[in-house]
Amino acid sequence: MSDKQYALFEEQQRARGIDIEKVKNKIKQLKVETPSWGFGDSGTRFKVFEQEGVPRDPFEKFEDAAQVHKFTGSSPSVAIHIPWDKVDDYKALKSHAESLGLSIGAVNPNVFQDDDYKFGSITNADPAVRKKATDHLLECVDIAKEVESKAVSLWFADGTNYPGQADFRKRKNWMQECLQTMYNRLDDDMRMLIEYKFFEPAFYHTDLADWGMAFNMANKLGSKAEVLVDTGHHPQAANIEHIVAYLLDEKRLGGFHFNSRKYADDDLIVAAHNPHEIFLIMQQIVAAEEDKEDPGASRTAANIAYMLDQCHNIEPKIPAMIRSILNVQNLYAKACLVNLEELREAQEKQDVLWAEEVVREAYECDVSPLLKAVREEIGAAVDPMKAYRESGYGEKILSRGKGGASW
Ligand code: PSV
Ligand code: MN
Repeated sequence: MSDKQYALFEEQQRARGIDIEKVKNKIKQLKVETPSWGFGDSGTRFKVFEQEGVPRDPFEKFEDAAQVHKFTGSSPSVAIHIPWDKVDDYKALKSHAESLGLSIGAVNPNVFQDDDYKFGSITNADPAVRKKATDHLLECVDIAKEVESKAVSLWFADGTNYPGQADFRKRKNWMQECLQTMYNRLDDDMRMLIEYKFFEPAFYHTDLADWGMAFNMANKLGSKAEVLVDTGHHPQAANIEHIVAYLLDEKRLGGFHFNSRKYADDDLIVAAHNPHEIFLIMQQIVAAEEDKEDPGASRTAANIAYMLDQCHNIEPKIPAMIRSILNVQNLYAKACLVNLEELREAQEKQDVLWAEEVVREAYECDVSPLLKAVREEIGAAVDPMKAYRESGYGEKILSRGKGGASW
């Protein structure tokens, strides 16, 4: 990218009333966590295609994640999933992460892959199963404390497949009881992120089906509980940016799992098919970040834990993660270019087309000169995809062979 292209971009943005230095700083501050499980083998219920070079243990997962951070400069933490990332010595995993320039991010309990959880975990009618699940949640809080992670991220496969199968209200109360036990174990500076999903693997009902249920649960538990929005977990017509704005206003938006809902869940690259939707979500976040009249909303927005929740089944995993980070940055950068004062004026005048145009204009800006300048300034690769391709790392790890870790 030539200096000329950047100078032209800056001039155009200044003319639109945008403070480009401020925008650059905002982009530099945006960090997106990668999921350890996204580096392992994964698939659909029809087939897991094993890839050559997949990490064989959690330590190697961190080595691959470090490549994503090395080239993007924007993904310094990695979420772990227990027991997929169970190790004897969590301090050793933490030191290994740190030696690679990473930290351990959200700790994700797994209460969906044990035979005991066939009919649910914290909503199971059997108190012994509920206790087993709760003990695992507590174990994960303790692991988070040990690795100095400040977030435990919760998703439950709990639900039913047939009418009459279980008592909805009893399950709701059991869930609250178990989560309260876990909540009470959190330190004051920790938070629990509650994720919802409206179907799968249960298909008649899920116990945390939507943002409203997660929000209600978070409210009942206390201020350390917040809602996590997984972009793949909504019906096709849901207006996710509205949900995001609502949760920001309620100061309960804790985090994101980015992916694409074309698959309905966690497997496709964020914004691969719906960049406009991710842009509109980011626009709500930027508007809250900049809201001087509601400091609570801007604090909440500044505190969002951005994470990818993607498993790449047919494409190589490391560059797929890099692509995902670039997509998120690209759409956040565009969102930063919305002239918020002009938007407010258009909204006050109730000028529908003007307001829509203000938002559209930012979306249609080419932000590549801006992102290249930011990457240069933070010492990341100017073209991270190309730099990774040319680094030889993808070839080097092939010696690991096939049959690495899988979820
Ligand atoms: C469930 O579909 C989910 O989105 C949760 O976040 C899990 O922890 C993750 O996927 C596992 O792949
Ligand atoms: Mn998720």
